[in-house]
Amino acid sequence: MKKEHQRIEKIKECLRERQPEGRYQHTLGVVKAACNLAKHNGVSEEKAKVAALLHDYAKDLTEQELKNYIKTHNIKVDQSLLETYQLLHGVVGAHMAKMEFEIEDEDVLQAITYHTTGRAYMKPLEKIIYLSDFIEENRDYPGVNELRELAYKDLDYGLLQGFNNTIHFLLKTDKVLHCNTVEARNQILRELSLKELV
Ligand code: DGI
Ligand code: FE
Ligand code: FE
Repeated sequence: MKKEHQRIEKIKECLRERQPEGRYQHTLGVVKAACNLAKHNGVSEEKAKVAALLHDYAKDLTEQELKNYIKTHNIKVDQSLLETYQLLHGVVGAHMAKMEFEIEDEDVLQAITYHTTGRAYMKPLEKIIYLSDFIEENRDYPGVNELRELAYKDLDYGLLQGFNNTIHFLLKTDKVLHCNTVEARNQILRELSLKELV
């Protein structure tokens, strides 16, 4: 327990050095939302806290820095991730979490890796981090309160709305849509319709 506390303090110190104030406040907001959602869904709050703290650990690296990191550490990424560098900070952040803070828990590493695109068959912790990123207390956009409510009612309904929001935004702004998000949305829709919930 003491060791875990020390690790959290070390992560926070590094975050304060690495992240501008606004991003650090966002990170703390994600921690709060993720711990609440974890408690609400019977998921480990400890894991939620570590994953939330580190989810944007690599977000402030430049495109070149992200690409250099991937090359140097021989990280396997598909071409479509390289095309859209905004999608690289999850996979790089997870690798840094492992190297710098000895995070070995696969649930935590996957939650960091997939927090931007989502993916089909997400585990509960992945869903929680994905949603917390959208609903943390500093977020303010049309529909955020509805999404907060939905996320607490049912993670999968929240997730579907989160995917829909992202897809809407990307369509409106003519951006390439990563296939993980489409696959994730299709899978959730199938699951919800099997349960006859939609
Ligand atoms: O890191 P945050 O800003 O807290 O949030 P995030 O990790 O969800 O990243 C959001 C950014 O990623 C935002 O600029 C939209 C972009 N994004 C998410 N999914 C896709 C995407 N961009 C493209 N082009 N394609 C996607 O599928
Ligand atoms: Fe992010
Ligand atoms: Fe974030």
